[in-house]
Amino acid sequence: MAADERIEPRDWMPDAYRSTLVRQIAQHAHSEIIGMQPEANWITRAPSLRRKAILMAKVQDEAGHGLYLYSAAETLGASRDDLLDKLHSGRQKYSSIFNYPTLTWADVGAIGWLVDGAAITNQVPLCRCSYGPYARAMVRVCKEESFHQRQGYELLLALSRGTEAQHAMAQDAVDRWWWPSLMMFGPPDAESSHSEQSMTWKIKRHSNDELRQRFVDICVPQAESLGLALPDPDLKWNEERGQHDFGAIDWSEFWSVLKGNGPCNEQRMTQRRRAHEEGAWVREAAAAHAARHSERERATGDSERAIENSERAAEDSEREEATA
Ligand code: FAQ
Repeated sequence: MAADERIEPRDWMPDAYRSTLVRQIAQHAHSEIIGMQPEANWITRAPSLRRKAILMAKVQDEAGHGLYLYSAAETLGASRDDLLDKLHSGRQKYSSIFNYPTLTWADVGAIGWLVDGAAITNQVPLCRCSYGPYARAMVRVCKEESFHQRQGYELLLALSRGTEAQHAMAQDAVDRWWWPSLMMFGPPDAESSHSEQSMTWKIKRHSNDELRQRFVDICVPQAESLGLALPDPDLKWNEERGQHDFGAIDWSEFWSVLKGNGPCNEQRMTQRRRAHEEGAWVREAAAAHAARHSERERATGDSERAIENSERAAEDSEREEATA
């Protein structure tokens, strides 16, 4: 780690390093798949075919991110079934942000701009995480998140420049998503139980507060270009720090959402458990297909090897005869 080399699955690692990674990667994976729900809510009501196609692709990407991340956790010896079981029984978390409702079409834009924007700010440094499979998964995830962020920005821009009602809808969405997006970065550094150890292990490269500040500084000029206001009267440029000052975050809301009392916690978990149960036949069919496929491959491999062996034997005896 001191040499900044990557740790790979077969390398020795302390148990606590492994369990910290499984905790963070699993939480991240759960967030990706639960995060499909708020936006999927608008697929059937997208205002045009173009918007519907874009939104479907985006929601599908999030499922893909879940897959990369569950696979990364598996390289640490975790079982996917066990991780899902922990999610469904409330023993593992997913991001607080996905416990808020998507009330209007503009929320799809606000999620893309702010939630995916916050996700990128947090995940770009994770591309340099000390654990190889997680870092490599993040490279692809970030490329896709960058597209998501742009589609959200473009959607909000169209609404902001639209009718008065559309502009108001965009502003209302930003008003509701701004503060929960700042909470995505986790508790303040002083209350972050894992940051110090995770930074020593180079799992996290920056603290929660550092990344939150970076995100605010990125968003301010973008909000200006969008023609939308950020709902914080204390937000202002601090010449001395070279960063923006911003208002106090309501951490009691954050901890309450984590305890299960957010506006949509129950709905998200019910839907997730139902999707899992209803998808059981797909998993069974996929497993049966994979088993048949590998059996066929083995059989083909066996017969190919048998042909190769007999060809080699024939060549050997020809050579022997020639020598004789
Ligand atoms: N929500 O000591 P720390 C996405 C928990 S992006 C819920 O600071 P840590 C893309 C934390 O687990 C969203 N819980 O923890 C998308 C710990 O509890 P524990 C997902 C939170 O791990 C976009 C306790 O508080 N991104 O899905 C949250 O060092 C649009 C103390 O906190 C990632 O997961 C929270 N916001 O730092 C998808 C990124 N924050 O485990 C669909 C990877 C903290 O002891 C649509 N993760 N907690 O019971 C990370 O970078 C870190 O895990 C942090 C938290 C920064 C989230």
